Amino acid sequence: ASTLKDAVAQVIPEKQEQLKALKAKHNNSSLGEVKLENLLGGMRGLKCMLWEGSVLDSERGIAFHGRSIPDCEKELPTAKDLGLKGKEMLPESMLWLLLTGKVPSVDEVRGLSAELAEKGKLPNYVEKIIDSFPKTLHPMTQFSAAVAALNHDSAFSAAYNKGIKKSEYWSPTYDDVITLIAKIPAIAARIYYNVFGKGDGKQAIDPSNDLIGNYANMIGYGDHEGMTDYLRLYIAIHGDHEGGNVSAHTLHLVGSALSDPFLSYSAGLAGLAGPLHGLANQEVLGFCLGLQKAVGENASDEKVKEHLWSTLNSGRVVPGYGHAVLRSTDPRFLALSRFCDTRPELQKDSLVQLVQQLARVAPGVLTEHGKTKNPNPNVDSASGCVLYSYGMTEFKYYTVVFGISRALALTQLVWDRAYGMGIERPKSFSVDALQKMLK
Ligand code: AMX
Repeated sequence: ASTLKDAVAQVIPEKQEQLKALKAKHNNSSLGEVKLENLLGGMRGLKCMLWEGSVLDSERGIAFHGRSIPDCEKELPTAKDLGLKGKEMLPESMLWLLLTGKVPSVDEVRGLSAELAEKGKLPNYVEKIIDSFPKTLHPMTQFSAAVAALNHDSAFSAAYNKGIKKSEYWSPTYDDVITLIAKIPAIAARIYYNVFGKGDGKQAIDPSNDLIGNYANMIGYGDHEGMTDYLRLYIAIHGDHEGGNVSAHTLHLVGSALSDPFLSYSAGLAGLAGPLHGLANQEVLGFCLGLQKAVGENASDEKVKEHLWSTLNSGRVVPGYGHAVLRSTDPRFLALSRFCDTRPELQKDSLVQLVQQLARVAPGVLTEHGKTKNPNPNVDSASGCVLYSYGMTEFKYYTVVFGISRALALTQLVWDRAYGMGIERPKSFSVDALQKMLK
């Protein structure tokens, strides 16, 4: 079987040619106008980024190199295909797809898992840094700081300092991305152990296990097939969601200065730690637990509707519903929901039942309320609740799990280097300058 790096080296020239031809023909073609509302509204809707791994369609949701989530569930190698316990697609398979646009063979994924396991141990100085953090320091701060410190051994930085040619930048960037993805489970597990005392804080990595199988083991869920498989699915489908979201955009922006992947991803994690980005799943969980407290477990649809109306009438939003871009049910929610349907222990769980009841009841209430452009569930309406039901009750840690997944967006840095993308430097204006320009 070929290695992932060989496969990437093979596709890069074709894609470079494609981009070259597009540039030659269309460098001056317009992609649309820029309105003041775009500038003031967080650049929403502006077509101004290149992102190779995924494109979001407002009706169909995310597609990875043209493949929808249901396509990926059918085509990408799973835990079962590799002879492991569990059935879900592996994040390694998604990593291969994002980097090459191709579905890997089972052997190729097995080889990639083994390579990640081999590179998974943390250097001693990083262990010491993590162990020195106070338990009260937010897990995301610890995560971001530990990842930044890994740049001590960046292959890209070393090659750059030696004067590597621009056309070769992608290669040490790729090496750093793989090293980083390999070490993330050990970092996340050590933080879990230090802050919450769960798992064993050791880095026992089994070379015949997959990335998330090893992670589950390190956080104390090694024998929990449901949780291990849920984490695989969650991490595979949360990884890449176009380039404009805060964490992905940040890592791409920082990377555009030729900062190495460790520094770029560390900055992306700082963005993910914000309440408007990576924390929504916690809010849904808080809302669901509050709802259960208010109306009791196994409440009727009528009681749940009343609670939703009282939430809306007091001017609050229903968390887990609506989306900035999507106009239908998030296919990531559907994938997690399908997972819940296949696990008897989750079907019996009152919190998971409530998530599914809300998915039946809330769209009608939100439609009648008439404000949101999308009354359907988004990915966050299920993701945190399943972690909770499986016993991971430490809310503050949930964004770390999201962060492990977002490392898949680092694949764009390899494409950025292969395409020779320039440093980002959009034009800005003061209010006075805008006024002059628009008078
Ligand atoms: N409950 C109640 N009202 C809602 C709503 C919801 N779930 N979703 C949107 N609305 C309201 C908005 O507040 C807005 O009201 P306003 O005109 O009084 O300001 C109106 O409907 C129109 O909003 P929109 O164009 O449909 O959505 P948006 O692009 O402005 O915001 C989002 C998108 C996700 C922030 C919003 O739907 C929301 O607040 N949802 C609840 C929180 C949530 O689930 N966040 C996680 C999102 C998923 C993710 O990206 N991780």
